[in-house]
Amino acid sequence: MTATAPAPISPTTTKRVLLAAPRGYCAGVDRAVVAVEKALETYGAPVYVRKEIVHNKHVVETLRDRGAIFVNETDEVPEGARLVFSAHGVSPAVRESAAARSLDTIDATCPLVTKVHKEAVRFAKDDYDILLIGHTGHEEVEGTAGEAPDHVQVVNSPDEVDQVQVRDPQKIVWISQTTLSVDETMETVRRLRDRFPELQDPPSDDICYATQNRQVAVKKLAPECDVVIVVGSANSSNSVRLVEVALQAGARTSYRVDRAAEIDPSWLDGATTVGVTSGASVPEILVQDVIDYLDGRGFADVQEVRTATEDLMFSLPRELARGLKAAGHEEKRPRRGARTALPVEPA
Ligand code: 0JX
Ligand code: SF4
Repeated sequence: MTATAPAPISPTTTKRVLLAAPRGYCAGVDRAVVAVEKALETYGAPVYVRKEIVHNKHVVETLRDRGAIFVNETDEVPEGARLVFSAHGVSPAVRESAAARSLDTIDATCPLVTKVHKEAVRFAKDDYDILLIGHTGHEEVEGTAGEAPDHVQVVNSPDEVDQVQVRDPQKIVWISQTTLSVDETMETVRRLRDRFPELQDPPSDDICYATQNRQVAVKKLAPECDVVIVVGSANSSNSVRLVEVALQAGARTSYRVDRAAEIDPSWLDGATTVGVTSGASVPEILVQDVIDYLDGRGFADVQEVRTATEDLMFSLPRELARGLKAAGHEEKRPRRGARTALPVEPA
């Protein structure tokens, strides 16, 4: 990924759309969705998936139509069947229960989530108190906390900092969920450090490049916008954060939709500039539907506001790559931009 100098946005009186870039699929989502698609192609249906492979309704429904079966826990999967772990990661306890059922697992955990798991393991080994900034109940937080349950406590927001108790204020470190608001997380860290000046930082950013890039792009266009429409599902942390970031950056209003059909026409009343972006789990075709919808309401001028370019691509999970090779299937896949989008069902 390289940062590019953003061009200034010129004011206008004609109806226009400012389209954020980067937006949509990140490298970890692309890898996870392709992993399920390739598993279905190679082994045939059904392929079981623990939780939603990524937090996007459209992706989940499309894969379900192709033969994926989404379950909440490993005990819902028949003994010996094939199970994919979602991009958000799993705890060691989940891996153990899958092994106990002799499940043939494919681990689609994003490598950038795995990096945070490894940090938790390492700091727990050194007997640190680990403050995991993130949202209780989110799969990623459950997975990361599960690496070191005796050492991790979750801090949901800046307001929770006052309740944090540690054994030794000289030996604490913070780590985080990958899909948080950068600004809110830094506020939580600032308050933690006020209380615990010796608080250590993680070795590198835990909020991933994709989350950061999408927030920077929406911040750039938000001050110009009467409304910012964020495409993404309600349980998608990074998508929901984009609405908050847009509002904090000066958008007059901002709404999240799963698809164009959810746009309320009254949101556009009196609007001249509409911003559009999407979360890291959102196929581009859903954004294009929103652009088409806006075009139909007079917002024909679409200007891209790009703040970075991304070219990261992760290789497929090792166990799947081995399976593809054994089956004589091609492991190579097109780059994200070139990849055929998942079909969209009619509104
Ligand atoms: O709810 P999240 O933003 O963490 O997940 P989503 O929407 O599936 O995004 C991509 C997967 C992120 C994993 O870190
Ligand atoms: Fe990986 Fe970031 Fe995408 Fe999550 S949002 S899957 S951490 S690249």
